[in-house]
Amino acid sequence: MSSRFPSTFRFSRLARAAATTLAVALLAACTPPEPVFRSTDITGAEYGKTLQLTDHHGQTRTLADFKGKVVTIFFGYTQCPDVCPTALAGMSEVMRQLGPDGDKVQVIFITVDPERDTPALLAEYVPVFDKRFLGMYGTPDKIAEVAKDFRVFYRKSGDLAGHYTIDHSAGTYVFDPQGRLRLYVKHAEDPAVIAADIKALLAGK
Ligand SMILES: [Cu+2]
Repeated sequence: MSSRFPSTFRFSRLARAAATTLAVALLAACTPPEPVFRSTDITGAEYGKTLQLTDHHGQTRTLADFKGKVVTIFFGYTQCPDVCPTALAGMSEVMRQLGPDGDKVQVIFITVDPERDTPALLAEYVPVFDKRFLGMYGTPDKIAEVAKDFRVFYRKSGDLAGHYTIDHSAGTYVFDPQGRLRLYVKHAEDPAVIAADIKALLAGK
């Protein structure tokens, strides 16, 4: 057969060689691009869907209230000696780096110490880092429910007549302006990294 169709045979070999060259070129073009986010992309996560708490002004809040803004959520407590102040100071630096874009970001601090963190205490503590930040509280049951939904762990340690600390998860969750949970930021992340990721979300990434 092939001897009767030598030109076709030659053509098909040429075509195959061309196809191979094309495939190699396409492979080169398909080298994974730089990831858009430096934080952990958790888009599509099946948790962190519900939040109904009271902010430090006494207003009931849900995630839907912040549509159109990037929302960051951190769980902690005002008497925390190090982790929480570090996280909040980091977020205030993020806001400084964002400049005017900071107005499109809502930083939320949810107390895991509802027995000691009164609304008044949260109202005093949280805005120190940035007056736009919101502290949130609820009953111990409500906080436990929200923390569970966000897969956040917390536990009292050294419970002596109120003199206790609380071990707690220290990552930050980030929602995009459409209210979808998108990123998990590890504790003590570089504020420049967080600011860049927030900018990407604000740009519709
Ligand atoms: Cu803490």
